[in-house]
Amino acid sequence: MRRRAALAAAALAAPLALAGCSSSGSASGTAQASPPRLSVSGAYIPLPSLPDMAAGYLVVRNDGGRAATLTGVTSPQAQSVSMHQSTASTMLDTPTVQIPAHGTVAFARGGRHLMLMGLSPAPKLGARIELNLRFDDAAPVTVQATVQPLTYQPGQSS
Ligand SMILES: [Cu+2]
Repeated sequence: MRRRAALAAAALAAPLALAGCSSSGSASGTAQASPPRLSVSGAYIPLPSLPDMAAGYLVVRNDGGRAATLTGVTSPQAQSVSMHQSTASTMLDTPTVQIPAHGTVAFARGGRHLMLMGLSPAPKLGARIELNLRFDDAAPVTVQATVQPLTYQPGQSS
């Protein structure tokens, strides 16, 4: 009687284990999770009202199975680039930004943004500004941000 119960339990457990395995696929096992795979898209800079200071927006995507940390952004055309988070009343400096596994982080109007200071030459409509994104556990990514009109909304041209 007791043995039969154990067999029944084993029979029940086996398909559950298989189901758990197939539904999580390759993504769940921490030991074998794939390294971060980062890409950046939609980088743009609204034409700034000040000649040497601008906001920058882009989307960072991680197709890897492990999170990555964005540790900083630089540009050969700016003295400094900081990562900011807008709140209702102010902007907070965020020295690092976590990019989750199989996830995206958007720097977009009203939220996260890049703050470019000391731009030289002053940005003109259609110009491209190089941005270098550094990560603590993945190769750096370089993108060209296009200077767009103030009314530009991302997603129109992709
Ligand atoms: Cu800011």
